[in-house]
Amino acid sequence: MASVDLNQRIPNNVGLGDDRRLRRALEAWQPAYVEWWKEAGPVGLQTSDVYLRTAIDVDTSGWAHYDYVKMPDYRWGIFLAAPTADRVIGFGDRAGEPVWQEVPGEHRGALRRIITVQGDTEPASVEQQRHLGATCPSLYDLRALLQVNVEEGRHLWAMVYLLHAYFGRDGRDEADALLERRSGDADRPRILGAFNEATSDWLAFFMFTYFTDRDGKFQLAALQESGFDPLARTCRFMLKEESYHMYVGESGLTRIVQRTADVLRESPDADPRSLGIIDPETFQKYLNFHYSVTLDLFGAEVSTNSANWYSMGLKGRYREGRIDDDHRLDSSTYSMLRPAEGRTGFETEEAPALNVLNERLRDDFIADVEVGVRKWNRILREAGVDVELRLPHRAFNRRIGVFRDVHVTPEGEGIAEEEWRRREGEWLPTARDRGYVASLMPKAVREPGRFASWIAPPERGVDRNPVAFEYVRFA
Ligand code: BYC
Ligand code: FE
Ligand code: FE
Repeated sequence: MASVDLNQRIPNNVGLGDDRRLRRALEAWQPAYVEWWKEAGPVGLQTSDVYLRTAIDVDTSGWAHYDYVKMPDYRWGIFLAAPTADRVIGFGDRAGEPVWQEVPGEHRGALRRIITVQGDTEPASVEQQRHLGATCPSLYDLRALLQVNVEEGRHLWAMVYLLHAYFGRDGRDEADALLERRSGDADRPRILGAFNEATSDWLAFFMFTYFTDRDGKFQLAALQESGFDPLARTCRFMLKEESYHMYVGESGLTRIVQRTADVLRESPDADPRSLGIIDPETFQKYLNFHYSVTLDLFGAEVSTNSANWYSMGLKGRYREGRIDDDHRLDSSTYSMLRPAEGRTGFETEEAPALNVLNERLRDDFIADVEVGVRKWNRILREAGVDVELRLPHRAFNRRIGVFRDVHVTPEGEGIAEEEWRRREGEWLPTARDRGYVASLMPKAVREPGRFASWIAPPERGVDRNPVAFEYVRFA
């Protein structure tokens, strides 16, 4: 593997210095990217100095290097994890054959589609979060937001590299289009549903990084199994960054719950909304929303796309190598829930395993998110707060797949559409709920070490600095 070349305009470990055509193409895309960043990225912070981590190498010592940087000058690089010697395709019809270093002609369209969809989510999330700097609960949290944003920008670079390096003219066109779509735009929206929703406040941001970035974790983990080795290696490195994004979500929500629990312990009989905290009901409603919208991101339960991609060796299962089966799935089954015939209740179906890979990945995701909910309930219980947070039923509020036409309560009880319309606001954030959350965050908290009323401080700062460090210097 080429070593990391930091002297290039585009830091990289893919040997760009020796590939003039590719380097030229990426250097031509770079100004458009920076334009996009300035136009659609974090508002009002482009000239501030932010204490950011920059990847400068892919091994354990080198990839987390911290310093103050103005975001438009961030060194977005192209990094692939080290190759695995003699790697073979781990699943599908070609299992056991050597992995591909070039795109097989017959898989070109499918791979381009997967990479484009993955790439599209990265800038979308930056666009969704662009106004949050104006209401940050602390400098520590503002830094975390901007760190996530620049790394999502790097993830876009990762996909654009693949498009430019392996897909010729079509790839370059897709790379251009990635900078032209905009989250929530009526004419040119981002590709997947959740990436067109607004992330308008910090509770939504922490929910997004907890749930939606975790879709990223599972999708990248499935792509890390790919027989197309450059994609696998790119995703392997992206997953390191992804774990920080989920940490931001997990620790942010934990600090919110902690603050709520501490305040309610002192004032158990007060109206929680008079106490300057996020009340448990509002937390639950946001959770219901972000969880259900993220479940949709896994695609339909029964999917020929995912079956084909598996058989082709392009997209595997979560931790494919640890699963003890034939890795071909032409005769096994997997159980999935679906609405019962006649529309009341649910039934379990033993479906051909190959057809329900999206559902399987969704199940892996659900098991992962349950961990946080248990932790938050423990915090509430220890403070004597008598509420239990819950993940809603998987059929709740779905737009994609077999549950899209049914209406169910968070407990999974089927209800008529009319009742859903009447009661939706009991379960999902209303304009009033969002207004309340926004009222807690009237403006940015910018003094080092100070935190908004609705969130507990973290236990420690970043890169061995104190919590009260000046993580952002405004200019
Ligand atoms: N919204 O068989 P189906 C991340 C489309 S997050 C709108 O159901 P399939 C990140 C689908 O495209 C990870 N459309 O699904 C997180 C298809 O359209 P075509 C992102 C949707 O194809 C936070 C049709 O419906 N990465 O990295 O098996 C911050 C029927 O498809 C939706 C990936 O998703 C939806 N929710 O699977 C930053 C990995 N769901 O092709 C970043 C790459 C489905 O008929 N993508 N559709 O026109 C994939 O693997 C698949 O495209 C999906 C869908 C899993 C998304
Ligand atoms: Fe990402
Ligand atoms: Fe992420």
